[in-house]
Amino acid sequence: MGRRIGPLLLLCASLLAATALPATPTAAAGTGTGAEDAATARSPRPLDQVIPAPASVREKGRPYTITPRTVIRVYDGQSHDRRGNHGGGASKDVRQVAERLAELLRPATGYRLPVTTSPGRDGIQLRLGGHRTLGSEGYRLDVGERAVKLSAREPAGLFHGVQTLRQVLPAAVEARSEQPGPWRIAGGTITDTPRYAYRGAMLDVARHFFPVGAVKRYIDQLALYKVNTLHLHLSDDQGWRIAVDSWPRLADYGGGSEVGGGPGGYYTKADYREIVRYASARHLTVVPEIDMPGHTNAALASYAELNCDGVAPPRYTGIEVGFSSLCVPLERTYDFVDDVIRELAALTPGPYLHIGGDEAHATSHEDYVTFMRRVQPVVAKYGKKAIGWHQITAAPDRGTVAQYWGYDQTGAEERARVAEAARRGTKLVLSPADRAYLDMKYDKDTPLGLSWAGYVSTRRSYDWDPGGYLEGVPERAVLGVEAPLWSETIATSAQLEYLAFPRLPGVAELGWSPAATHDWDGYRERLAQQGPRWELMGVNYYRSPQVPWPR
Ligand code: TNX
Repeated sequence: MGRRIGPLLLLCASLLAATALPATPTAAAGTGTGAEDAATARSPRPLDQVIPAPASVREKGRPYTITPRTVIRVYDGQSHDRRGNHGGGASKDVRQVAERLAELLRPATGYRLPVTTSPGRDGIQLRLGGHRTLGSEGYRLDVGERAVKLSAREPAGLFHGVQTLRQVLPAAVEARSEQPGPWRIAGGTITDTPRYAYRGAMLDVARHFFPVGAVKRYIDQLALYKVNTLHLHLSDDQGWRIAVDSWPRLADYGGGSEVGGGPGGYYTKADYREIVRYASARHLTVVPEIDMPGHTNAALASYAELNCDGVAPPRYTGIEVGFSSLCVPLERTYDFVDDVIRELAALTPGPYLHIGGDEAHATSHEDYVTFMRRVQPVVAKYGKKAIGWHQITAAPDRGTVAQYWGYDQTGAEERARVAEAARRGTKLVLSPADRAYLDMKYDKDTPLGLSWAGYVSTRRSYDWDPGGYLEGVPERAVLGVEAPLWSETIATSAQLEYLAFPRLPGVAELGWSPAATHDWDGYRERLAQQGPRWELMGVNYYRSPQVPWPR
């Protein structure tokens, strides 16, 4: 998985990372003590070299240095809670964020960094509280010579603040073995809140199955960029990936195939709960998708009774789309849908359940509308909000969210229908295929990926504005953005990472940062500095020629 990093490269990367400037040939070549002095003499990384760009950064005062004596102090926000509930929940979450920070910092620094609830004026301090305008995910980071103070209204804000803290430290902090330091953070204040509430990434585990470990690995990478939603595409023509007790052949048989004829796989309910738990500990919500009424060959192959003609088709391992459909006039179809949605909703603490709805080319328009009108209330019955690919704007219920995946060749009529729904109250998640699709090739030479929406370079995936993207859509209709990664051509974490990095951070920034910070030239410099981090994390990123990587 990823690349192997030798100790020599580790040292180089840590030296390079000690500065925001591109490395000088001398520093880069230095592997001995001579170069260390140069690194020590350098000023800390500027506070604004963060992805996503923070809403406000003010550099001021002297830097803070993490030392062997640094402690991490946790305040549970008791004094800030007007209703008088202080207690377990929040403090436990704050403590969890603090522990995660400590776990991150310990290996590279080699320091103990104890987490303590005893008050004091020094150290790294995490506290719940702070100004109302921080909202549920914002945070404030104050760095002074004596202490680093991180505050937020909710644990999610503290968690995002920790991701910022990570990035204002030298890249070497990502190493899992002891590095030379110094561990300095520039003095000043960052106040930061997200532009959009929904900042997602989708992983297609249906075309190729990704085991729990691979999903966790991606979750960790997403969390670093403040992505708060993981959408899992759990079913498609090529495979069904989640155990459903009332229809066991879906996973047992329908899970046993994937593109290219590999063994496939599926998540048991325990596996799935573990993914949800792991994501939630990193402040990501999982949105499960069962794609319907098209993209259902794996289900139709598992149960003959779901087919209009009562005959199960064979399993499918190709990459064509649009040939399968649930049988809309058949009553049994709705038993199936009800059971699947009920069991999936029970596994889902988050508010959303995705019902697909794309490319239903084997379903008539009339059937499509009939089906969606009948299925959306089932999602509501089990306490969830429906999301559908934007074709669902043919028949959206109140409260249904539409995920736009059109591209520059999407017809005017289709766009107009989406815009009309948005004006009537349908919220949109934007995933334009020629911008946000991580499975599009970067250029003609990209060995992985598809190109039906054209090539999507690193710049192209960053250089658009979700606010003004779709004509006739009011800004308030945009719930956020999502970067989908379809897996027809990828089967491993290394391949996934090659397509996701460096484009994913760009989409994450569009979701988080104020439009006013948008600037390709500044962004590519910040992006370049993520390279050494990814090398230390073993992320197999694509070295896009559009980005001035340190070396
Ligand atoms: C279109 S986008 C699809 C998927 C494919 C993807 C490949 C969408 C909602 N459907 O079925 O995997 O293109 O890029």
